[in-house]
Amino acid sequence: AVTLTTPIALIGAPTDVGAGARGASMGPEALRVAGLQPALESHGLSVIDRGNLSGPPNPWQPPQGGYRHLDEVVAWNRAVHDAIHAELAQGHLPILLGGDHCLAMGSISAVARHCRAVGKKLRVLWLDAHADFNTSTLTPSGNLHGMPVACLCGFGPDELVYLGGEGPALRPDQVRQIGIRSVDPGEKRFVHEQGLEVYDMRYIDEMGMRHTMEQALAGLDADTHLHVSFDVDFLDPEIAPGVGTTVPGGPTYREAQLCMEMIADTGRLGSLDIVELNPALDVRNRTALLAVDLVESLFGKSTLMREHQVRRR
Ligand code: 4U7
Ligand code: MN
Ligand code: MN
Ligand code: MN
Repeated sequence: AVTLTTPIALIGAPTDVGAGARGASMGPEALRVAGLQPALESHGLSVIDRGNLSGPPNPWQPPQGGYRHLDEVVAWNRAVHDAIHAELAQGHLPILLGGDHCLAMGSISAVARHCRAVGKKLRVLWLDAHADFNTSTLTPSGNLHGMPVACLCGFGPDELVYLGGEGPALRPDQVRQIGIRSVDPGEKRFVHEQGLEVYDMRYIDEMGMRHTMEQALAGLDADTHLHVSFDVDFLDPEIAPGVGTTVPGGPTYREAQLCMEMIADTGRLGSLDIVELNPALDVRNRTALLAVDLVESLFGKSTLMREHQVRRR
């Protein structure tokens, strides 16, 4: 659980090797320029910036055997895994600054390994326009940022499935996907077959963000570590243009804030990815500034004091 005494560690992973567009490699610096550290500190949190990890450059090659840049993706994810695991072992709350979403394989495999070691349950909230559940045979692109959930659940190449040692990092029933509105045809069948719990945009439209988050957060207890994987393309492109894979019809500013506020209220947040921000496609860093604003809500920024809020139920 987040308390004002849990130090937060920022870890940059400046790469776009898993993506279909260049530019997410500039994400970590854009988030720093947008003031992520001082924003969190303004709420009394203690924040350490570990700087950036390093890894191979983006060779910009076509897919081989269904994957683009598999070796490079493995190298970056090993670095991410080790860095995130080291922070968790010290009792810190790591925030991965991506980078593209393939890096969630490194971060979440580290979180799963840590949870196994300390006997905690793990719940992953996947905030994204996409399900990221492709495999080498289903993918239309070969881009590994479209495959992290599948790899984490055991469907992928051994080098990625076994990043954290032992078996796959996750069972599909540990994942809740929110904001989904673009799933490829083969991926759609596989999501259904594996029984992923997906709160797509139609569900949010019909039921509202409040009910959606109540469902997605149901069953968390004091022994649960909550990991949030925040793909910035979750947000509607009208408010968040700085991503490589925009899909119209995403959550509004207020829906996204409510999503973050309700996660904060659980007190269970243990780790976070902020990925897929692409400053090359942004307008005066506004998507980075919005991401920082939302992350403040995720860490408990609220309009009023909790005890002053009108009771909601
Ligand atoms: B992201 C895609 F085909 N599904 O696999 C694919 F539409 O991390 C996009 O969610 C994946 O941004 C998007 O290439 C990955 C495509
Ligand atoms: Mn994604
Ligand atoms: Mn996405
Ligand atoms: Mn993307």
